[in-house]
Amino acid sequence: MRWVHACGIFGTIVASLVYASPFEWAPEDYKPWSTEFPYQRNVDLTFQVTPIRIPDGGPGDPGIPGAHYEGTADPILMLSDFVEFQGDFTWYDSVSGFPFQGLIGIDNRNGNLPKGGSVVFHLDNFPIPNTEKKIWIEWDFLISAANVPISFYVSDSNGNLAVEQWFGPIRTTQEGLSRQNIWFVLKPNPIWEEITILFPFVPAGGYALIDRFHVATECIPEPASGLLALVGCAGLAWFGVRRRRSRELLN
Ligand SMILES: [Ca+2]
Repeated sequence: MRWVHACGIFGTIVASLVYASPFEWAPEDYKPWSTEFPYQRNVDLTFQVTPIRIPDGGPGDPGIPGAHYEGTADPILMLSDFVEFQGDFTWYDSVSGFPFQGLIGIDNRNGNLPKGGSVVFHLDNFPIPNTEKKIWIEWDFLISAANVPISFYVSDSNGNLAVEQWFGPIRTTQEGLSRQNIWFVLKPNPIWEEITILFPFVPAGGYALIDRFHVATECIPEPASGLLALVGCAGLAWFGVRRRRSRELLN
């Protein structure tokens, strides 16, 4: 049973958002995974614009700026997603010496001191507790030396860390980017999860940059369609209230 069947209107919205960017390594080919493309949540970030949302940026552009949303549950859940930078993390339209467009991270080639920082990707879920959450990530990055440390982890609204995790081998794309797939399992399904990539030490003269971050999630077993429709509609109402409230706060 696909989420898209839950409610006719969701299906219509989803059809208008479909954007064909599958993973190079699809989750179902590598790790335990139940749903089919485009999955429940499927967020592809290439960073053509800064992913940091400006709270009063105006109506009509929900979700993470510049994100390609493809998942069947995204039209509802995207409203409260966000990305946050900490420390020296920065968005770059491009960086000298590389052909890539839209990067986030730390370019410290002109610096005299080490830098550090992190990015947090916050994704929301349907509040269905008796299930398991699986997360699949494919990310493209560039680091100036193999010994620039990277810390990659997921945390959730229950205060839990992943119960299972797998870090795939780092391979090199034709364009010269490092590419890796990562899989996490959270139990029970949280209200939200946050994926953090930390570059704690980028030495002077070095860099650590992310060109693309693509994440899919699924909540298993998938909720029965009747329950989902109920939760989905309640969720919509709830988000409606939340959005109205936040607009009132801004005014
Ligand atoms: Ca990019």
